Amino acid sequence: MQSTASYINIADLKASGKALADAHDLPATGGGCGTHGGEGKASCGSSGGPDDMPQEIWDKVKNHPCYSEEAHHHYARMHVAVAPACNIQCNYCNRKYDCSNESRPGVVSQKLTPEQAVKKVLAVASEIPQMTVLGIAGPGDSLASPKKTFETFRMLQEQAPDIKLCLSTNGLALPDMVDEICKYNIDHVTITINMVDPEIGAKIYPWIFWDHKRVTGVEAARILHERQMLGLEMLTARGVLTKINSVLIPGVNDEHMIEVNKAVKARGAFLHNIMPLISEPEHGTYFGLNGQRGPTAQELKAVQDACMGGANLMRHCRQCRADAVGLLGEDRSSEFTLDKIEEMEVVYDFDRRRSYQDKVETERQAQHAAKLEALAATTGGSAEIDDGMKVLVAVATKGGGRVNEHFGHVTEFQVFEVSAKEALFVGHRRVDQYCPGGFGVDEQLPSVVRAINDCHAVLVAKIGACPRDELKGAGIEPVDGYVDEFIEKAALSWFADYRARIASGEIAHRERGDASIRQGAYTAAA
Ligand code: CLF
Ligand code: SF4
Repeated sequence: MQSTASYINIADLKASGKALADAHDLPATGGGCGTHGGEGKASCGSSGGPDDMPQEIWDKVKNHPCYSEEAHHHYARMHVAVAPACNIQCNYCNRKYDCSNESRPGVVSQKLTPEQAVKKVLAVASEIPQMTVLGIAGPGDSLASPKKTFETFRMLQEQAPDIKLCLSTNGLALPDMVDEICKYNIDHVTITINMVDPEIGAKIYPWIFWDHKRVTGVEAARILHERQMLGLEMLTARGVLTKINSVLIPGVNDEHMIEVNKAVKARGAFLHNIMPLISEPEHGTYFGLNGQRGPTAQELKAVQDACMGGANLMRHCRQCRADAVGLLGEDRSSEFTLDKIEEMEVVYDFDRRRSYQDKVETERQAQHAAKLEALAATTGGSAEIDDGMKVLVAVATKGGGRVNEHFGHVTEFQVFEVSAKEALFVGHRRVDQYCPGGFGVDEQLPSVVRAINDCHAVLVAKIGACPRDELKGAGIEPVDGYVDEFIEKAALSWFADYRARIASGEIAHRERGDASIRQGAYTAAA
C-alpha cells in the first residue's frame, strides 16, 4: 500500500462540490453550508442556530456538544465503556485497544458493568454540571452488546432523566434495535458509514459476523451497506437525529465521500462528520501495518468543502476515547476511575444542575449575540473589496470564543477560514505543548509549524521571541494584537489589515502549503 502518494485532487474535489450542490439544487458557493447556504440563513449544520431548524430539533441539539458547534464550547459529554464486543472488523481498528473510530487507539479502557457505568455517570454529573450527554461508543460496537448498552441507558434514564442519551454503531445490528432505541428515548444515534459501494467496502472491512457465521469480501460489505442504509431510514422515520461518521482513507474512499454524503442526506441524516484516518504502525491495525496513511489537513478540508451543499457537516469532532469525560478536546476520565468514584460523595442534584446550565446558557447566548454584533460591525463596509480571497488563520483560545491563550500553552489550535465577509470555523489542529513546564521546548516548534502550515497567521494572547521567529521564518504571521477579542472579530480585523498591507505594497500575498494532522493518542496532560 502507498504511504506517501497524494490521492486527493483538491481542484477536482472542488469541482465535484459544485456538482454536488447542483445535484441538491443548492447554491454552489464554495461555502454551501456556510453563510450562503440554507436559504440565506447565517449558518447551518453543526454551526446552526435556532433560526436554522425547527424548534423541536433545536431543543434536541442546543446543548449536545457534538450536534452543535457552538454548544461544544460550553457543554460536556461523557462515554462509558460498557460494550467491548464487535460484530465486524474494520481495517483501521485493532480491538486490543479502544475503537479507533470513536476513540483513540492505544489507550485501554476500564471496561464497566452497567451498574458501574451508571454510578460513574452520576458521579460525573454531580462534579461537572454542564455534562449533558451520555454516549456509548464502544470500545467495540454499542449494538453488538445490546443488553449492556440498553441496561445502562434504562437505569440512567430512571435516575437522571435530564441527561441526553447518545449511541454510536457500525450499523450492522441497527435495524433490529430501532424499537429499543426509541423505547429508551435515545434521541441521537451515530452510524459509521465509510462507503455506499461494496467494492470499496471490501477494502475497508475484511469480514462481518452475520447470521451466525463470518462473511468476507464484497458480500460482507454489501450486507453491511444494506443494513446501514435500512437502519438510517428507520431512524429518520422515527424522528431520531442521526449523525454519520465517515473515516477518510486516502486512495480508498476519498473520492467516494461525495457519494456517501449524498446517500446519507437522501435518507435524512442530520449531520455528516468526515474524520481523518488514524493510522500508525504502532497501533497494530491492518492499515497501520501496511503503510496506509491518513489524509493531510488540506486533503481532509478539500473533501469536506466538496461535500458542502449536501448533508450538513460537523467539523469539530475530536475523535474521542470510548471512556472520554469532559468538554470535547479535553479528557477528564482519569479523575473518574472506579476507585476514585468509590471515595466520592455523589449527590445528583437535578435543581443544581439545571441552575448551573441556565447560567451556561445565558453566557452562551451573550457570547452568540456579541459574536453576531462583531461580525455585522466588521463586515459592514468590506463587501466592495471581496474578490474571493480566503485564508486560514490559527487561533489560540482557552474558551469563551476569544483569543485568550498563550502560544506556549496551546494543545489545540482552532482554525478559521477568513474572507472579507466571514470567519468560519473549519477545524482544529492538535499540537504538542510548546511550554509544558513553563519553559519553551524549541524542538517542538517544527511540529507546531507543520500542524498549521496552511495558515497565514496565528492569533495568540502572547508569544515569545523564539516561536515568533520560527513562525515568521515559515511564512506564518504571529499576531498578538487582539487579546481577549472575540475570535471572529479578531480574524476579520486582521484580514482587513492584511488586505490593506497588500494593497499598499507593504507585503505580497502568497498561497500557503499543506499541513499535517497529528497522529497518535491524545493524552489529557498534552
Ligand atoms: Fe459520544 Fe459520539 Fe454521542 Fe458525541 S462523541 S457517542 S455523538 S456524545 Fe463527538 Fe467524540 Fe467526535 Fe463522536 S467528538 S468522536 S462525534
Ligand atoms: Fe473497531 Fe469500531 Fe470497526 Fe468494530 S466498528 S472493528 S470496534 S472501529
